[in-house]
Amino acid sequence: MADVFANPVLSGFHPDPSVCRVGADYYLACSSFEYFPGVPILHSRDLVHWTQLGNALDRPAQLRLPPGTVSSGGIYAPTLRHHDGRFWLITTNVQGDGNLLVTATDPAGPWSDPIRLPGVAGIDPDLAWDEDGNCWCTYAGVGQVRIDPHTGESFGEPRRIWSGTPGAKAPEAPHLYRIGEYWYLLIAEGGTERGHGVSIARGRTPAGPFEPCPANPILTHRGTEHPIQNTGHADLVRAPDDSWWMVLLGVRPRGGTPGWHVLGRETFLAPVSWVDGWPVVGGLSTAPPVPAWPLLPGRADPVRDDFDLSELHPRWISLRQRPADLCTTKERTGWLTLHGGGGSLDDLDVTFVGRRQQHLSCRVRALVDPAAGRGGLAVRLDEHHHYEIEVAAGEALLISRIGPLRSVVARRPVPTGAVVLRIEVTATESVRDARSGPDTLSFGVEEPDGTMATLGALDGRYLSTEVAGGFTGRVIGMYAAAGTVHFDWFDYEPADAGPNGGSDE
Ligand code: 6LW
Repeated sequence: MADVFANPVLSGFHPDPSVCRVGADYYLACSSFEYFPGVPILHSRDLVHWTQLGNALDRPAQLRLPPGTVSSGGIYAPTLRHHDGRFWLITTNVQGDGNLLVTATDPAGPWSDPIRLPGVAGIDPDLAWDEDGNCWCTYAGVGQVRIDPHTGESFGEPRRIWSGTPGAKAPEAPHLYRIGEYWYLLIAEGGTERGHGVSIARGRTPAGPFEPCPANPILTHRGTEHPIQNTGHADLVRAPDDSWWMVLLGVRPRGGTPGWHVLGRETFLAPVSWVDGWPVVGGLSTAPPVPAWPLLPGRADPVRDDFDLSELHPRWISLRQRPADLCTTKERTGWLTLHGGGGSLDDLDVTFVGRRQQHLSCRVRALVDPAAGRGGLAVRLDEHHHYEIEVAAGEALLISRIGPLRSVVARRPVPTGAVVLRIEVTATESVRDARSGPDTLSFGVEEPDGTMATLGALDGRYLSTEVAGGFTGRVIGMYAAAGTVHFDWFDYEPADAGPNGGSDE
């Protein structure tokens, strides 16, 4: 385990984390909603520094997100476990397929085709095996049914096994563990917003009955000044040294009231101790000397994608699907070529390739050749909330879409041929008044001397979850709205080194 660390341990839109350990290696999965490929799989040796291995659902046969899949639809919370020599991942495609289970011997993949689970009725499915080899699937509500994880068959009638704390809403995100003489049932309740919290109960059998912990909620930041809010949806893991840890989701609101979070729900880490057979969760406050708050000075190295490889890095995600004929590095060597379908980022299936914004302040640059097409760089929350700088036929446009309002904020002639587009995201450092937004996004075209000819600077609050709603977070990337657009390279440069020295998936 790392001696000191800062939160989040996995920044950017990585909600609903589920973690398991095999020997000295930790593996984590999180939800991915309308994005394809789905369910990122990450690896760590210390629960603090994570590297993405791949995505569990990276084939259309595994992940069918029909064109009508709304933003924040699709893939909800997963559970990742290791049992009987293989990895098991269960999740919910709320777009019709329902609950599905995939397995792999190598967490980097390939993962199997999905097994459907028609007998599992809710979201947030969990897997736990008892000493007789029975597999218990527990889900939001909190309901439970025994299943055959090889076939998806369920046995007997589903049962409600706990309703959480009386009066608390949305008992969800259940995880069941056999620890010592008890079966522990961990849940989230209060809703995934500011009222979010983690509660636990224990029983003598996997089916209960369960007695609630007298100290519930064992974790919540509701009603506090803590800079990390919405804490909930947790998973427990025991380290090789027998210490216990909890991964959970949280948000980092900034600006004035009500506080605006733009990176989505991120993954945080907290220590856990045991007192009288109940877990006690340590503080999420950052440990010196690496404060996650305020932002660290200096800059981490830019992460450059040159698109020189035949396959894209698993960090790149698209909307619902990624047809090879619309998105390829094989058409122009060393370039990513996108073919647009004559639309815009207002469309559910625009050709888009993006990566999670993982830092509160960052800079993105890309060399773009619009050829005979129309496209550029975008910061997207959903199809109704996005800002983009678009080039076509010798002109650059700054476009803003906020709810029903779409506008061309600015336009500027640019040389024909390839140009470097730039987005600079600057977090609000101090709240001057209650109406301050969380950050400012500047868009421009780079001049030959490297300076930026700015088209405009936009308020980031309109690309926050508090405005747009939903379960995701900002994704910054490249798109083709019409025709063919080529991208030679894409730089993502954190302006803060990130909570743990630039940890980047
Ligand atoms: C997830 C549920 C939740 O399935 O939001 O945070 C849903 N809580 O547990 C989508 O993330």
